[in-house]
Amino acid sequence: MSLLILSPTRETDTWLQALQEEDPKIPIFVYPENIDNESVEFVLAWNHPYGSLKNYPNLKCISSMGAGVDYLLKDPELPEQVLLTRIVDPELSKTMFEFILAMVMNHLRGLTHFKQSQANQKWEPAAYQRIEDIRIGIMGLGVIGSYVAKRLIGMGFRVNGWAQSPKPNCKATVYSGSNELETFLNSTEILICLLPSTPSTHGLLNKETLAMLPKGASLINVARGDILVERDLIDLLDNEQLSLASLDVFQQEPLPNNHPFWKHKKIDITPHVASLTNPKTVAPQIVENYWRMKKGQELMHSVSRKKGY
Ligand code: OXD
Repeated sequence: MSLLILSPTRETDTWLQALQEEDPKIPIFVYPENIDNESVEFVLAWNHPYGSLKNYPNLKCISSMGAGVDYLLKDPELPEQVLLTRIVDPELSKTMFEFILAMVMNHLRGLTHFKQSQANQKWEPAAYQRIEDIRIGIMGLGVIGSYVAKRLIGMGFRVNGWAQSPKPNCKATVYSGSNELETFLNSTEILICLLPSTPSTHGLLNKETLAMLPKGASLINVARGDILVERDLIDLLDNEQLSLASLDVFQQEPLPNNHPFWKHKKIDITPHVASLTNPKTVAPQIVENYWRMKKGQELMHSVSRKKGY
C-alpha cells in the first residue's frame, strides 16, 4: 500500500525527498509514474487533473499540499468517501505575514509610484503614511488570518477583521456575517483578503463591496483569484475610488499574456508566491496522517466538504 504525490504543476523532487527522509518505510510514488493503482491509499495532491482521483479504488485520504483545498472540491469526480486534509503550518502563517508586511509597507510608502517615476526618469516626491495613520482590514480570520492580525497589531497597526462567524479569540476588532460587512469595509483603508474560496466567497469582492471602502483605499489579495471580480477592480482603480492593488492570485493562473492587469499602473502582480508550503516543515504532519489513516485514527487538519475548508 502506498502514498502517491499527484501534482503536475509543482516541483515534486523536494517533496519526495522530505517525505522519504521523514519516514523511509512508506512506499512513495510520483504521478505519472507507472504504478499499481490499487496500491494507492493516500494521495498528496495539488492541482490534480480533474477526474484522476477516481482511478485509485483503495484511496482513503487526500491531503492538499497547501492550506487551500478549493481545487479539490471543484473536481466534479472527487471520490465521495475519501477523507480530505490540508496543511496547517506555523511556517506558512509566518511567511504569509512577511509577504503581507512587505505589501502593506509598499502601500504606505508609495514604492509602486517611485518605481514608475524611476522608469520615466522623473524626480517625483510624494506624501507617505505612517503605521499609526491607517486602519487595516483583514477578511478571513482562520489560522493564517488571525496570526497576521496578531503580528500586525504587535507592530502598531490598527487592525479590524471580518469573518463569516464571530472569532472571540482573535486580537483584532472583529466584524462578522453579511450584516457587518459594510461597517467593516467603511473603516478599512488597506483591505487584505485571506478568505478561503467557497461558493459564498466567490465574487465577494466586487464593485458594490469594494466601493464601501473609503475613497483611495487599497487592496491586497493573497487568497484566491475567484473571490475578486477582476473587471470591477479595474473600474474602481480607473475612477480613483481605489488607489492600488497588490495581487498574488488570479482567476486564471498563470495570468494570460493579454490580461489587462499586466500593464495597469495601479496593480502590482506577483505569481502566487505569497506563502509557499515548505516540504521539510510539513513532512512530519503528512507522515503522521498517513499512519493515522492506516490505523483508522482521526486525522489532523481535516477538511469539511460542506464548509469548503
Ligand atoms: C495554498 C496556496 O493554498 O499556496 O497553500 O495557495
